[in-house]
Amino acid sequence: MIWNPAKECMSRDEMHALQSKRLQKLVTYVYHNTPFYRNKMQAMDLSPEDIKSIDDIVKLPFTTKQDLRDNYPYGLQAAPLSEIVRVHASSGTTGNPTIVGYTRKDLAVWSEVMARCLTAYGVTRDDTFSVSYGYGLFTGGLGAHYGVENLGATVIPTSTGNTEKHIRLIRDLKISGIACTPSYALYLAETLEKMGLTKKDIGLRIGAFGAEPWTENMRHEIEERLGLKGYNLYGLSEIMGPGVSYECEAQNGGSHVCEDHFYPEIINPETLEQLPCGQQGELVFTTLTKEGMPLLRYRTKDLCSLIEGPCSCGRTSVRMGRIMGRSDDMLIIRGINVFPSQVESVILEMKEFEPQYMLIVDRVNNLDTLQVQVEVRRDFFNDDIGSMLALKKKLADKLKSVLSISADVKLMEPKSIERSQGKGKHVIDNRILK
Ligand code: DLL
Repeated sequence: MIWNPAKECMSRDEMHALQSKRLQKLVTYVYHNTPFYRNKMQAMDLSPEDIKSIDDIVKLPFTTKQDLRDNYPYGLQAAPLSEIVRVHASSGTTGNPTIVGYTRKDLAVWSEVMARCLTAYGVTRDDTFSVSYGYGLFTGGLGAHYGVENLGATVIPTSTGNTEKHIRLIRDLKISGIACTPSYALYLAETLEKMGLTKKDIGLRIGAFGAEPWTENMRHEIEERLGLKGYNLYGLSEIMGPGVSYECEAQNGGSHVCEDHFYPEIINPETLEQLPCGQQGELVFTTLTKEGMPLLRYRTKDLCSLIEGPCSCGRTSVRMGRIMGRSDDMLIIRGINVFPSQVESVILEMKEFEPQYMLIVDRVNNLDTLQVQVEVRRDFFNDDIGSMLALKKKLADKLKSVLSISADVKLMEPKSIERSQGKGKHVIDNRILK
């Protein structure tokens, strides 16, 4: 089934014409409503009339996460607050999160693209679907939720946590589909087994997995242990949230991009030149129809390639390959964005510690773990277990409030962490994506 054949199966010429028309409209809109873009375009001696087709996109300026932070909170918002009906936020490095405002029309587009994804996975009105992404400022929960409702399936807003209760609900309410991170899916499988149940006791058939990198091996393991078919779901808050691209039932190497709304490009992150289809580089998106916070050429930092050509499912849209990594140092731990610099800023604020630390990321029992090793200053380091435990807890609490996930703090003796001659290495990521 295809949710919106008129858009998902357009001929390439029709898509080119639609994207060109929408880009022209967008550029005029941001020029008149976002001083940030007007200033950038004026500095480049560029006016909206210079953009005649989607191919002219290369003339336009890029946007980065730093631009969003520098213009915190609403600097890149094009619509007035009176038109904004919802706000989401994504975690930031040293303080400012990225704020994204949505107009009523933006939310309609979002639930439309999410309905396209779910339909591509095979979800129908007869399904009961559990949304186990976090509800709140994170876009995962509410983004998927409204897509399920739009499609007409029954949504169970389970969010995260209380996994045993969740499994009982899956069994008792005959939940057939689930949206969550791949690591949570594995944790769910483990809990199921711990409860003495098997995949035969539940009736899951479809999983919508994303928000963090995952591999084919992980897919096989999840499918095997939960008895469902797992599909990739990609998105990012700055562009919309989940629903930017999705795998179809053909699963032939990529995820269909909703390119009538989000125009993808791949660039060389060093030279910023656009790269042809098939080459790996940094993924860049332009929001062709967004009203709240439209973005021109937003650099996602995600590394992947684009795939053109017909798909056996009948959709004609460009597909994006798996995300192979990120061009910056952002870690995704249990689906939450964590920057080493956030940890650094907490440590540097506390007089008890040397600015020497290491983040050890691992995957234990299919769940991501974060250990923060930090050197205690000599004058604070002692044999009194009580005071050392209190110090450990103090740091753990501060990290939790900044990172929104718990970290295991390991206090290290002075001078025990290896010094670096060149660039400091602060992360050891032992997660081997099998
Ligand atoms: O993670 C939105 C989302 C929610 C997507 C639920 C899918 C499902 P952010 O928190 O802004 O938004 O994080 C966006 O997560 O730039 C990628 O690096 C990574 N990411 C998201 N989906 C995938 C995926 C949401 N399917 C960042 N595969 C992105 C690999 C993904 N990485």
